[in-house]
Amino acid sequence: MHKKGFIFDLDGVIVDTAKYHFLAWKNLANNMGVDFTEIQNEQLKGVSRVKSLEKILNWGNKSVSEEEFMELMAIKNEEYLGYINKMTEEEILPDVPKILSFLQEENQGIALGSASKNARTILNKVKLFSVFETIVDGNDVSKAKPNPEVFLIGAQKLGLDQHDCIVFEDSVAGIKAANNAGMISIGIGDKNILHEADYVFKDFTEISTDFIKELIEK
Ligand code: B16
Ligand code: MG
Repeated sequence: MHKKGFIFDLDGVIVDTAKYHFLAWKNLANNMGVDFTEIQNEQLKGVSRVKSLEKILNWGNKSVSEEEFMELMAIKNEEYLGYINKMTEEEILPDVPKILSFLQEENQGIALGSASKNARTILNKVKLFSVFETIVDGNDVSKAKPNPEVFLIGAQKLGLDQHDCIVFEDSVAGIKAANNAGMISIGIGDKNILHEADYVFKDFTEISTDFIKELIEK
């Protein structure tokens, strides 16, 4: 039997939490008199909380003390959690459950590899927590994507060789991380943006179970 590891990013792959990050970052920035657009929010996808705030302060030409920096992150996260706590299964992106169920039926390794420190809370909210054999999130890593650490830990926790793992990612940094880990990278989103991925699909509705089967048997 072939056993492969399928590692899923969270935001932009399983759920669209980017819209909640946007609302919370926008409020924080605007309260400091700094503008924050959806285009800037795009640049924060897959980026850690610390790096996101650094970028926003940079765009607004603001500098703050370390203490204020921590406080700003806490304020943003509190607002973000307010949105997260209202999430339900209905927010799972189309056909994600179809692919997860197929992988379960085929006894494949299923892992989460996300930069978010709120990943466990989100998976609980959308009732997917138990689907994942292992979860690697922002609390477990010290090096952000494009460093492959998050996915390498995922492979290790699944007990699989990194070359037997496949990553689903929506961010350029995440695709680079998967490639750096020696894994098959599958981009979810725009082909022009995610051109470094081995395969790109608009979303999971474009991914067939036959394609997944081919990956398992590769
Ligand atoms: P948190 P992913 C990432 O999730 C988001 O794309 C990114 O916008 C966010 O800043 C990061 O998680 C950290 O999130 O503040 O919840 O720790 O795409 O890696 O699943
Ligand atoms: Mg993502």
